[in-house]
Amino acid sequence: MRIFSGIQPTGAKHFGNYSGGFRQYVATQEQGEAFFCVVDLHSITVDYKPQELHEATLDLAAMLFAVGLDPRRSTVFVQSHVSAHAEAAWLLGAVTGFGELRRMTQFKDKSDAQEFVSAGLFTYPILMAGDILLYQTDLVPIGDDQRQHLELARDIGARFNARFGETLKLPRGIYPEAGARIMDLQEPDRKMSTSTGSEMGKVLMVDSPELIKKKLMSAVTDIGREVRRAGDKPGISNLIEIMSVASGEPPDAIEARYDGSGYGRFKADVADAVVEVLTPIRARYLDLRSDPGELHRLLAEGAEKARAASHPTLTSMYERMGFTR
Ligand code: AQP
Repeated sequence: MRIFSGIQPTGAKHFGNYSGGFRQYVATQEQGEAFFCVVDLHSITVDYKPQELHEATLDLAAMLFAVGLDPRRSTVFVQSHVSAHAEAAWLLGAVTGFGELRRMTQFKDKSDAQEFVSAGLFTYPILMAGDILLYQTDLVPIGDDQRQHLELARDIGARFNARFGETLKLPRGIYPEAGARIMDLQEPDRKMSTSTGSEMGKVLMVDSPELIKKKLMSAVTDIGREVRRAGDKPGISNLIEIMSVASGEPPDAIEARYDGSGYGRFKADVADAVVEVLTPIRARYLDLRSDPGELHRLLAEGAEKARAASHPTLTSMYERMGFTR
């Protein structure tokens, strides 16, 4: 069983990334041969600073090991170190429809926020499809916001197979039962996001315990005092999901436990649970980040394994498409 997921080195990672990304990666690495990729080529599709990309790539690599990815079990690597990704994206462009890309809601949302809309922002889902399909992936652990891109990756793979012969495995997404879409703490009707929302709206993986508590205690809640999920209670519903992710307790059990207790105690407990999860990760992260030489070594090892694993698929793609080799 092959597992693949990618994560962008843009800005500081937040609790939404932990919920939809990091913790699922750690859980799935037990299930088979896992590849986790720092997708730096994706990061240049919006305005960015080269020096920050460099540092953010190492930050994210350190975070992937800090959350518990084991380099002996999982292949952790940087996308630009494996040129097959850029090549696959170009080849798959031949079987991706302009209309399909135009329907991507993330493109609509992100392009609205950009002064300069790059062609790369538009074609980004083809690169993502290549990332996944190159590894003959069975499972893709992701958050709900990537659902549409994964469906497109499957469509692109199916079209390639229909046009050039059976070459690419069509992967399945896996989404967490609770916490597939963590919402912004200050604006709970939009997702917690790197590029949007205020600082107080997101708990960062590297926040101090004091700051985590401050952010969660000042999270926007709703009228009333019942701790239960409901359409008209987006703030409390989000905190229940966060509590579930941090404690492992199902949302129903959390509602039952806080029945009649009011928001104050609940928020303080959510903060404690999040601090408990993130504190050891932060300590390991700081430790790993202080040794860039070791990070570079681990990433070089990962890139070599990823090159070997992706090479057969890329070669078949070229051959089936009629290129001379
Ligand atoms: N709010 C979220 N809830 C659950 N999962 C989430 N993910 C992202 N936000 C949430 C999941 O995290 C993984 C990595 O996402 P990414 O590579 O897109 O990283 P990012 O750019 O830092 O994530 P953002 O916050 O989504 O950035 P914006 O909004 O700026 O594009 C993915 O599996 C994703 O589903």
